[in-house]
Amino acid sequence: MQKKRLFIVSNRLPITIEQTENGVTSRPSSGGLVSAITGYLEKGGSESFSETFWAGVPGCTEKIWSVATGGIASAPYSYLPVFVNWKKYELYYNGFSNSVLWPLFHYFPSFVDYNTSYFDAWLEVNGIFAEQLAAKLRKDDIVWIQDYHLLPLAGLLRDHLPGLTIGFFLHIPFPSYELFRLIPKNWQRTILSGMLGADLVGFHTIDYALHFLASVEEVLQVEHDGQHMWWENRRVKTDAFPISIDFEKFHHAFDHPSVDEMRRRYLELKGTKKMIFSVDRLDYTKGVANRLKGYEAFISSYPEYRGNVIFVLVIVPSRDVIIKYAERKKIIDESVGNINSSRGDVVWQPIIYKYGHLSFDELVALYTTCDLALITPLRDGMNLVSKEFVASRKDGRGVLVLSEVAGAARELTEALLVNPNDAAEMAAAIKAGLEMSPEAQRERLTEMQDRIRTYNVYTWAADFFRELAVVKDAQLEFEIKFLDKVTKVELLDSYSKAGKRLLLLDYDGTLVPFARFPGAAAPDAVLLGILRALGENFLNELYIVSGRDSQTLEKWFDGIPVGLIAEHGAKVRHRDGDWETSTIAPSGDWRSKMEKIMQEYVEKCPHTFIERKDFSIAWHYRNADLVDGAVRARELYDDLMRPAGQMSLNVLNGHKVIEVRMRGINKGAAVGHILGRDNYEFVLCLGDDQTDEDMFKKLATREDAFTIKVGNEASFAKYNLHNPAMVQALLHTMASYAPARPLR
Ligand code: GDG
Repeated sequence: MQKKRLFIVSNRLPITIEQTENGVTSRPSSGGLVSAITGYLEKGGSESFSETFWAGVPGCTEKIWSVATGGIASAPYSYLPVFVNWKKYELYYNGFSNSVLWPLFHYFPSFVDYNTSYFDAWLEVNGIFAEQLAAKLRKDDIVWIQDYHLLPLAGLLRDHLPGLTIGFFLHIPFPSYELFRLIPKNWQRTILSGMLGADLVGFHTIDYALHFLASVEEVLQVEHDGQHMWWENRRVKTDAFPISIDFEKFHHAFDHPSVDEMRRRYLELKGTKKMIFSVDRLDYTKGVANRLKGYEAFISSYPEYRGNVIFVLVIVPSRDVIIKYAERKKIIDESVGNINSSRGDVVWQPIIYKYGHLSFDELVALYTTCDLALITPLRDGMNLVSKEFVASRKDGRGVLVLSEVAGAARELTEALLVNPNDAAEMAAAIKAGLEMSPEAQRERLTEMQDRIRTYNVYTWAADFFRELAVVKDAQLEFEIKFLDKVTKVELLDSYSKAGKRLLLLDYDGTLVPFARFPGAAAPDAVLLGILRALGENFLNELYIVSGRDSQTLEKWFDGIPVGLIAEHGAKVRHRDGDWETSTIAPSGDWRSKMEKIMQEYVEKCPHTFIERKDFSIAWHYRNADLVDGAVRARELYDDLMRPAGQMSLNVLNGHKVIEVRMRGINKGAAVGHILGRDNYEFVLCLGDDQTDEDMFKKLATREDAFTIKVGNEASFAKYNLHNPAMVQALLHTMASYAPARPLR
């Protein structure tokens, strides 16, 4: 298979360029995302692509960039700088990205700054990314977009190059719909439709994926099956890909001579005291103030630890131009000062506080010196610090106390999980952790290490790409299924050449779109004209195969030369005959029992109603709220299954309808009966919902049959057509074909 080009796109390029007195210097940037992707590419991932590029803002001017590029160290990708006006970038980055999306998606709605100019600049910068990238991209390239800064980019790129393969990954949580709905509706729509421009939308956990799907359903009124949805004729998939770390790098770092030397020094300084450690970027989501409350509660609740424990707290500067971040720094400074002055004394300082960067060796030395890592974010997409701590404990010692609302808590289940707002619980967990036996520490760490070792940073990216390829292949398969021009010509050709032809047409959703109420879907003159012309053609045998009752069909198609199949096959009337009724008779009081259950749901779920027919009874929820209707439909389906089973009834989950009918009656059986009446040389069968699948299955073995599903879902039918308008157009063309010779 031909290799494709890969384009990684993130807000910043993974390189830091600085102008110093000695000229322009450059060094690769570090951080979770950069090491994840670089690690994957360096460990053989690049082999899967013909070329790899990384696009993003370089953080310097075009002039400095051109000077710097000469001396840039080699990386497993070529850099594609996206240049953005500095003022615009500020509004896009510190404005919309970090003062709207970041607080909202981390459940801090009161921190959101609803500033329209932020949104406008954000969209504009995404547009600049799209244009600069589109100039380089070819339609068969793969693009992988990273994170919340670039939420609309997939949609914008798709406008430029509809066939692109695009993956999107969100590194922060996707919030519940109740939070998401707080921002203006046009922002909601821009974000969601932008993300759906991707073929695969990845999150750290299934919860985030489900939140996203719920918002898509509410805001865009698009249905999903728990993972997939249809958007602009593409099947988009969501899934969870928990990001990880380079396990071996952290694990082996334990033995680096410089790490070892530092650790010895720290151990000496710590003496017999227990040591707690944490490191975070300065951010209100990291829960540092709450952590300090938990630590204070620990010292006051367990006085035996006074003088016998120290907490090494490292905060790494970040985004401090944003007011909320500067405020946070002040809160932490004050809180540390208060605890040290009120709880400590001249010989004991409860907290050692550093505001600044650590080198990699320092970081690992601290991970491996401490007795307990205290990681308590109020929300965190994943949290790599917790995984790094676990990986670096090659000695099998140390305890992890982790917030249960960090994405990592889903995988690191052997940690002591705490609610970050519960100071008493945190205090108790710290005590339990510091007193945990060495055997228990080793056991828990080993379990977690095995998991991170197996699902590491390499598997994270490799999994994403594998899934993206599968999604794209599936899309192509579906694309082929749409009745294209070539197949349409083929269909018309066999139709025109055939002697006897059988046309089996479902009604609602196939010949006409759904109406709010069943009675409102009567055929208009145009449709009747098409059906009459087809029916009058002496080579054609035409049947309307419907779930509707016989009276309605008789009334609507009065005088049209078609056969009618009512109630999914319970009643049949051939073109020139009378109604024949199924011999399968309903038993006893089935109707009243089923109706009673359905009636409860009519009351529970507004805008739903019951349709009563001779052989079946149906609960329609097409007018109900999308989410409410789907939930109630699942519930009703379950409620009906048991009593229906006892009465030889089938429960059908149709298109916005739950229907109970006699077992043994279905459109497939009815079609089987009709096929036996003549030798048809051409069969066309059209239907849109689950009940039509029985017909498609029945015809699956006939190679000459053209089975067509109306709508975008997978089906036993050979082809798909988008909607009833396209069906009518096809039938109209067929109707215009004059018969070659009269039948004798
Ligand atoms: C976002 C999401 C998600 C930190 N200080 C120093 C240092 N670090 C390194 C850590 C770790 C990384 O930075 C921090 O990663 P986190 O995952 O903990 O947090 P965010 O920066 O908020 O990252 C997060 C992540 O994206 C990936 O998807 O997990 O939820 O918020 O690797 O080691 N490294 C060194 N010195 C420091 O002082 N050397």
